Amino acid sequence: MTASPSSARPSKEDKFSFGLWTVGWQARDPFGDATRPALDPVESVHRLAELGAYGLTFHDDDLIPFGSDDAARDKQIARFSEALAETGLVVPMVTTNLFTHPVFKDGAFTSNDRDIRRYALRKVMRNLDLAAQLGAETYVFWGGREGAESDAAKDIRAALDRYREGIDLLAQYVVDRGYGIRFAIEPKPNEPRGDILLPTVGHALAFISELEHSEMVGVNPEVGHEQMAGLNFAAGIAQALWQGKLFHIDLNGQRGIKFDQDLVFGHGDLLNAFFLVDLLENGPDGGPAYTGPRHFDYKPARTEDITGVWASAAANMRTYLLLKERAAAFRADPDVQAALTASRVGELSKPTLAEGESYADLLADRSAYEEFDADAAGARGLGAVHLTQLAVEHLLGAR
Ligand SMILES: [Mn+2]
Repeated sequence: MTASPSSARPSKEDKFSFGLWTVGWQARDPFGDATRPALDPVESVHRLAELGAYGLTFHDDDLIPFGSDDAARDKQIARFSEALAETGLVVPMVTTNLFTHPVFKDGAFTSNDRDIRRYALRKVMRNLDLAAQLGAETYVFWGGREGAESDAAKDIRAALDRYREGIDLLAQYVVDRGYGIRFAIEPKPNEPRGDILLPTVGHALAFISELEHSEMVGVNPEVGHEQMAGLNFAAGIAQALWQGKLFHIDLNGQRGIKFDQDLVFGHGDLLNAFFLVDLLENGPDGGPAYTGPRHFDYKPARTEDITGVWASAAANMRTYLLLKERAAAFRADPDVQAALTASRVGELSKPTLAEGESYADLLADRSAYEEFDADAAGARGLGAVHLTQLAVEHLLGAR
């Protein structure tokens, strides 16, 4: 059986969303100038709606240029809202730019300078009002400047105190205002800072457990950010799901431990992307493990013109849908089911002790130790390579 070319086309039901800063990136990098003209957010709304997206997200400064006066701000919000109403696009997530302006060069919530910390909190509160006005359900915190290049110039424990103080204050603000918004922290190991606080999903989850309103704070993991640290993204997402903390997700591509590439989803570690989509769509029980937006946080390559920008946006969604199709075929294949059984994958869901069994019962069970044949058990093969090859063959359309 060979898969035929897929006719999969994105629709609003797929819940694909894009950051304004993704398609709108003018491709300025540390070594070169912009290669593309600025894009009007209103045009992005229309083009992404035509391509089949359901949502748009933004940093405050993506929509309203930093330093705009109130009249210009109101006018831009009105134009944007009108485009949303015309297209039916929603704004599921909003975030704050706390990294571009020089004022944030040593951080926002964790700047050594207290005045800057107070300014950062005000900038977020102002944008939280807009997020609530636009119906956003998630507010992301990516602390790109919350870090250091110098171990001497940053007291990490004090910085974490201030980070917690900032998130606690903002959570209280959301509660008091009655906004239906949850927070999602986005980890990243480095870039732009030499080292960033909360560098991985695990660090962020541990930090969240220390927060006053920890129940309303989860994570927004990004494919490339974990892979920059050599970590397995699908495994990190599984832990976030296990802890009930996958509030949002940033999909893109990354090829190994290097600078943040922000490639199209699937254009990096395709096999891990396959297992990620399988996890999100088919969960442990055959149903979706995550029902939130499938948000693309990528950058159209600097080599592309505006035609290439829209082609890359479409590529993200098409790749996701293709992987979803392949994952469904993988799950439906009787050979895969047999291989899963042979590898005892399902057996891991069975508790190690029987219901009501105590450690005293375990101690009394001679078959568990005294009569257990460790050599025989150690000789059994797992069959993991065969199982993985079946996945690869489905991914390649060979089954
Ligand atoms: Mn991101």
